[in-house]
Amino acid sequence: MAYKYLNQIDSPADLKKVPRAELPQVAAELRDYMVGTVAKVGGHLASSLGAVELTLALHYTFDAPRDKIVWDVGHQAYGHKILTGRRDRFPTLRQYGGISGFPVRDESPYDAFNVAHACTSISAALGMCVARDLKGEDSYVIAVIGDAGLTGGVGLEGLNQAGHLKRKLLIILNDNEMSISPNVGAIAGYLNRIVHGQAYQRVKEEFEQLVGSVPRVGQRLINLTKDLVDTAKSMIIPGLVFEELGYKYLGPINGHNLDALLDTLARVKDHPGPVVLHLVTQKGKGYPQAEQLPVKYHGVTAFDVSTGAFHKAPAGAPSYTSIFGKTICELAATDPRIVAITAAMPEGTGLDGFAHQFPARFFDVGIAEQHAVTFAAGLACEGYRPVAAIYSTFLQRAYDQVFHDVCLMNLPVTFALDRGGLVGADGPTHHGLYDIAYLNALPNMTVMAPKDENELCHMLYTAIEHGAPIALRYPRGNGQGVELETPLRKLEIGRAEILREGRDGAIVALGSMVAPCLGAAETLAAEGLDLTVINARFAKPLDADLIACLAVEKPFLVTAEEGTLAGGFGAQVSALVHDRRIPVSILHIGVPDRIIPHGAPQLLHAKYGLDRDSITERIRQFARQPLTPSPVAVK
Ligand SMILES: Cc1ncc(C[n+]2csc(CCOP(=O)(O)OP(=O)(O)O)c2C)c(N)n1
Repeated sequence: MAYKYLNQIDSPADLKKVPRAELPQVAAELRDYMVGTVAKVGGHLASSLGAVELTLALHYTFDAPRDKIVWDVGHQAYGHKILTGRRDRFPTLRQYGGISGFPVRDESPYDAFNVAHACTSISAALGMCVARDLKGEDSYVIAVIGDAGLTGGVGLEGLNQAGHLKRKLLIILNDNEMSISPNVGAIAGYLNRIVHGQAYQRVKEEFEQLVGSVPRVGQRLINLTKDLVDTAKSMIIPGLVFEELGYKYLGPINGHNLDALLDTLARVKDHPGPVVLHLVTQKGKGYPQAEQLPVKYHGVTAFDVSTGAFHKAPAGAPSYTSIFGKTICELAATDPRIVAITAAMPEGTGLDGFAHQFPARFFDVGIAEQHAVTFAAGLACEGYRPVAAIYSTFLQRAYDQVFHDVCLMNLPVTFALDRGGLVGADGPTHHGLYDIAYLNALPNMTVMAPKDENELCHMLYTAIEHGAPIALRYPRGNGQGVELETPLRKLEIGRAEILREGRDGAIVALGSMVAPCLGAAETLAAEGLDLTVINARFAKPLDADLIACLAVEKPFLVTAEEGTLAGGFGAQVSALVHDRRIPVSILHIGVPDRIIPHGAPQLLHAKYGLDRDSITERIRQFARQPLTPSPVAVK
């Protein structure tokens, strides 16, 4: 790359050396570098493109890392990364050993707070403000939050306390009217009216000029227009709600106009209390394809810069997500009790088809997982069979609601947990590794994991028919390419499936681990190690009698799960055989109790011993060891 300015910028101090009039050139270079790099390695593109001028203005005005810039989600922070010493590492984005797709404190002192789950920036920034004040220091704290960040409870909780505490805090509301999909909800409507109220004002002025030039009729029309505007005025005073909550509100201003941004930041930075600066930006700004299709270019795989066409992955089996989306539509066509709920992920969860087919029974609640669960509970109280489709990692936010509002009342809510397991490039914040452990702990909960997409369909049907809290977790990515059976049947709760019988040991595998374990068993059989393979189907309740039987009969057991070993499926199996006083050696295959980094899924599976080859080798080694009646330490 041969950029006039970007090549010289290794820190915000270097940026400040660029003449203000040249900042649009830096913006153009940033966009070019971002698009060119993300086109090669993939990543979150549209949000970062929309935040380029904001990023430049913040680093030009403030003095990071002394001043703290707290991003929300952090998927819009690529420009921030490039300007804060990570320009040359940017091509390693989201790859194993490379820089993260999100701000990470360990990666840079400029990353004030680790983010990726949405709506946290105001709370974290407010904590930093209070710490600053307690220490008697004098620095600025800036929280950047998207319009969708205000659909989430925690975003509003932060806004509530910050308005009350009155600390010097700048909240930048980056309003592009988009979540991943178009933003939803009453607050989005309010922001929209603020923004478009102003547009209305401008149109009115132009209209007055135009009709004023028409002799005689003109003045009467102008008077009529004035009356209309006066009536509408109370509804369009910008930011009234924020002012009422204790903020100084500024805006809406064009978030791509660097002069306006810099002048406004200079004006508000020393305001002694909390400020909301409302920017209007365009998601995908500067790359026409992303401007036109912001949903598609929110998160992308590699693509061709000139055409915007994505490099085609080799045709594979349909994804678990798409099979889920198709099956819930089929079930809903004959079962009017089914209601589908997403927390701001209609496409990601595969519910977009349902939304079109059954608009009255589809709800996008915004980035509000807690509300989604309690909302589902309310529906379940009234005889409906809600399906809350939430990524495994995001359901973590609603743990209390799952217990208090669903399990305690034993309500028939289905949790469809996509991205259960390692997700790859999004990394530690997004790996769905804890659901088995955290759901197993809850009374009345049933936890299932399908071995393939066909079983996913039967499990979804089973879940809806079950009549009590039930979760089905399935992995990111393609299914196994198996045929989908009809009609769907109800699986017996807590009953595992025997896939292969062997005398030398038994593997009890859950969900996505069934296929690689079967593969490992085949390889080992050829070497003379003959293993039983069980598809556990249920992490809770376990097929206790079958597992106990195997523990008695076989020389050793292997458990396999794509989830944390701490309190996970294997731990339940160990507890079971221990309770029944069965002395058996157990090898636990799963994810160790530590932070798992980002990287290509295949690589992570190999690194953590979850692919066929690693499983084969681990069992081979284990089988060679003298058998001891105690669990063996995991790698
Ligand atoms: C708790 C949680 N739920 C869901 C998501 C998935 N998600 C990632 S970005 C995003 C939309 C963010 O929109 P906004 O905050 O307005 O920022 P923009 O991308 O528009 O700049 C969502 C829903 C998430 N990151 N965190």
